[in-house]
Amino acid sequence: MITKTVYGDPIKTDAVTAEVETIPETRHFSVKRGARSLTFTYALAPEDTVYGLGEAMGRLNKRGGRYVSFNTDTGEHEETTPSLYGSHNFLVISGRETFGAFFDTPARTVFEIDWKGSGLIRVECETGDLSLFEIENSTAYGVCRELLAAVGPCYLPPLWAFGYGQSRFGYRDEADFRAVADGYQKNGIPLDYICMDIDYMDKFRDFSFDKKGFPDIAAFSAEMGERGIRLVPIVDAGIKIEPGDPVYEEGVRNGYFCRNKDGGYFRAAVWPGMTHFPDFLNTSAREWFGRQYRFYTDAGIEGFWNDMNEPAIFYSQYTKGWKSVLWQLAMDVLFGEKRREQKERGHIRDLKSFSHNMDGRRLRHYDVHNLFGGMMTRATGEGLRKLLGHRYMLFSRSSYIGANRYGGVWTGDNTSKWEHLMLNVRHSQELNMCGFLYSGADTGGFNGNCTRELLLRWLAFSVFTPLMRNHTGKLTRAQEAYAFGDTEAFRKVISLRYRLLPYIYSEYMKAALTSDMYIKPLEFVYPEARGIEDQILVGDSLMAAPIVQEGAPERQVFLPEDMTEVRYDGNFHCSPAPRGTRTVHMALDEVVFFIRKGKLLPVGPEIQNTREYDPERLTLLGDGESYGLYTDDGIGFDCTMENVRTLRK
Ligand code: MIG
Repeated sequence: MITKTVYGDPIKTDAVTAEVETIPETRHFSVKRGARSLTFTYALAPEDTVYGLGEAMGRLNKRGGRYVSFNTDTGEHEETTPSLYGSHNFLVISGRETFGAFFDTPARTVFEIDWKGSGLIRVECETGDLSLFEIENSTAYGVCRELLAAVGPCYLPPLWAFGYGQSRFGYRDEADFRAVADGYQKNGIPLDYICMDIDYMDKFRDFSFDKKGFPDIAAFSAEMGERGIRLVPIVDAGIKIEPGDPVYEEGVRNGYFCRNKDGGYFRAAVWPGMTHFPDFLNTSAREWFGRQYRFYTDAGIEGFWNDMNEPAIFYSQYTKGWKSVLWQLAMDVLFGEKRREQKERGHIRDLKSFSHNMDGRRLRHYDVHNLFGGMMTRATGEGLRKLLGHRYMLFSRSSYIGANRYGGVWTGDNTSKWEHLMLNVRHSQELNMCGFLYSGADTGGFNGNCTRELLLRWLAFSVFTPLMRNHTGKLTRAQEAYAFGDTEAFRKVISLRYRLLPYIYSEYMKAALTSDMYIKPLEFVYPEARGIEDQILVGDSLMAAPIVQEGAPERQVFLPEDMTEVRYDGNFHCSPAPRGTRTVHMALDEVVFFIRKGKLLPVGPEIQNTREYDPERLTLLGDGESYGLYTDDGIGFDCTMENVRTLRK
């Protein structure tokens, strides 16, 4: 059961789409009013587990942490970083009482969860205008499913978005993209798409191609298309101030940009230099922005990633020009932490200085900050739906609950280190809890130099995440699967993704269509697995147990019941795995996973591309009796549970 309690004058976030009964007072929290803020408190029992918060640092059990919902471009995040790119104000308390709470406010919100051993959950909502949704259910899993049902149907990607993709900040021109396609295809490693980072643009302008690098983008996209490879360009939030540019001119003429206190348009420097921010909270501006994607769809492009939409700001009209940026960099190096705090404050000044016109209601950006990226996803999703009339690929860096109806997310600039592989394992579970089924991290890591071992282990995990994309930064070593010498191991691991495609696609679509999670913590189904964060359930049949430690040839795996162990080394080898804890050895070119008792897993033959996927050529692994296979044409909107047919062993 889900109910809502209203405080002050909440912003219409459109996160929850279901009709929900309103009750006068919260059932679980005590509420204290501050000058502007509202603080909610709940006394935890010692045995309580607290899940949630989507894209946040910390353990799966959020106890002991302090987290701040305030979407931030956190270039290099570490264990104690309070804010990441997305804000997902959803908690699940499981223990003495089991319930969920979604604090639906786009304003800065601080979560202290048994912080410094207080024994309390303390949630401070900065504006005091919010809807608090509370969910009663007997299990944590049940609570999440109710939230997913309330926020509405999850984004449905096309089949090809479940393929493997390559990306790099630095690919410049057609030759670079051809080289990547060649690198994969020569080595027999499957590939479905290559992401285009900002260097494809002319002067970093959205909706433009650098003419030198891409003289005829429609022809180039067709050429790649023939090879089975899609182009997936990045789109940044800011529109370059460029008189004469039709997108800029139209935005200015119609008032589609965020405004300053003096009524002019706010100016912030990002990659293109000075830009204006589209007012994604405004319906007309959203529709206008969505229409611009026609520039790409006309060239046969159907997949996108939206970046810099926290929004990220390098400097603003208030915090001066390049010189000051260089100076600031020098100061960062000299004064470290202290300097960082000052910069934070400068940044906050920017975010307080511009406003939105939310369909007639003037709102200070700072107070609705966390909604900006999610509304960009919505603008793009709604636009593409109209332009294409079929499914599109879309994932965003910044997000808010509800944006999962329009697209997925990737988790931003991680680092090529083992802790961030584990962070990816955790985020895959936590993002699913709040509805972002289509998600993934930069496989191999964005910052820093990846090693052969780390990339292989990371790929061996990413085969299970719906978004499986290798991406890295500009100055890092080459990170493509063919860039580490002997490619055979990479070919094997990435091929597994394609052999699992019948299962992954089917499980994703069924989960999305029934408000279920695609990836969930093991303990959501097996309470005796409490505290195990590095083994996850992927769909209904499969348990993954990735190696996330450097140099580890094996790991301990806990089996809450008898399962089937599947060792993939280019072929599937099944053996019974009895209940209990076992040591599982995994060579670098192998992936070991498990099939739950009484379940089946459909796998296909080796293929090089999702367009070769043939649901008639399947083998069923496991000891179950039947499996409900979801299939469709992979692209249209005709997606219902009627597309599920029962396969029997
Ligand atoms: O300021 O477009 O997270 O994936 O490669 C950095 C360049 C901007 C940040 C994204 C990253 C992307 C990069 N972008």
